[in-house]
Amino acid sequence: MSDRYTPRPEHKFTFGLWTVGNLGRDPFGEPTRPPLPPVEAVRLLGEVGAYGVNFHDNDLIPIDATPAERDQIVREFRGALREAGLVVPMATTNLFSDPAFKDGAFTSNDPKVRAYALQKTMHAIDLGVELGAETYVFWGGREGTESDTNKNPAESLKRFREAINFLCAYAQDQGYKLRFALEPKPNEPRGDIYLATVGAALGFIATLDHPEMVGVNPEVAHETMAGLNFLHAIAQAWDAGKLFHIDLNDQVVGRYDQDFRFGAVNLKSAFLLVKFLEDVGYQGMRHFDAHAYRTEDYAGVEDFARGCMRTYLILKEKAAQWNADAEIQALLRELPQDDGSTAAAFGGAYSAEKAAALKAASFDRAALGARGYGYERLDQLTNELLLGVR
Ligand code: DIG
Ligand code: MN
Ligand code: MN
Repeated sequence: MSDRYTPRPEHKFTFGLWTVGNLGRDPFGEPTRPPLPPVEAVRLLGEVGAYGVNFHDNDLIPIDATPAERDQIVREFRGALREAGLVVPMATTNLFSDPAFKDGAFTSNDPKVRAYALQKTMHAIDLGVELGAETYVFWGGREGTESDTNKNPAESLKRFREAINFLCAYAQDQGYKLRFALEPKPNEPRGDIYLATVGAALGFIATLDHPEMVGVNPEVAHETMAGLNFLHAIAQAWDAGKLFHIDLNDQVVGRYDQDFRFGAVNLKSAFLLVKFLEDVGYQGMRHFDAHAYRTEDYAGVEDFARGCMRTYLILKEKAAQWNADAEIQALLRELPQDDGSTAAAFGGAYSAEKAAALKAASFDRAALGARGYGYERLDQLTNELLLGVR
């Protein structure tokens, strides 16, 4: 069934191998789905209309594969990509599954683990670039603590910075056209994870040797887990020119990382996010870092993948409708507008004259406090548009 919500390559919808390949394992239950080999995942994503596929090194290459096995897997994977017409926009490293990383990777107290994490990441960067990736994500799933008695957090950040600086220099030394994207998360699997939010990551990037190479890969579920407004986080990343990638999914506040299908929980937040991305002209990937319910078989996994993309396209259409809605736009025009009087006097660059004029200005505080802003009507019209009655 093809309609105007059928995904096309220009929509840049991508999924990780680990998303459609999620086996349904959770802390209290075994897998409910059989393994999905990477070439099968690529075929599935091609069938549902995705643009690209991403991977952790070990989603594709087993951690103990020989070089010959690695090359064979890469050859087969390339063939599947060609047949399905998919590309690899992003790659990342699994620095969280192997027990070696149980105390962290770049921030482990064991210097040999930190060195091994760098080695593993360099090989994973080589693999990602070999398959076409231009964005490299760092999700520090194990970079944290259960108790801060065993590690000085400032020392941990220093170790993290040394690792990222080293890897930026490595990528430059190799001549790779690559941008790094840090992915924040507040907790899980560690009790607390360093660089817990987009804001923390943006502050950290400013301390790096090559900050121009490094941005963020915010995930809906991760800021939401922390009870934060994801749209505000995205807006700050965008304002800083650091929205290099995005992980779309959905999440109930205050729960474990649910990685639900995009729009599965809070359609209004998803609508405002899509509207922002489309209004500002975000040109990056729309990556769904999510997975199907544990209850599903692979037909259900296809429903999940299609649902992520269809919801994005439906909300994109709703955003265009909101931008064209005469009553909504009239309400926006009734909001306090700058008639130029204040801008001329106080806007733009500071001057002593402007400061003096502003200090001397008189404001009718009562009138400022008395006016209504019309937000209830605006929000109700938005709801009615989303509910399909306008
Ligand atoms: C989890 O949210 C993380 C890992 O799946 C991966 O490292 C990253 C890439 O999107 N997201
Ligand atoms: Mn997640
Ligand atoms: Mn993610």
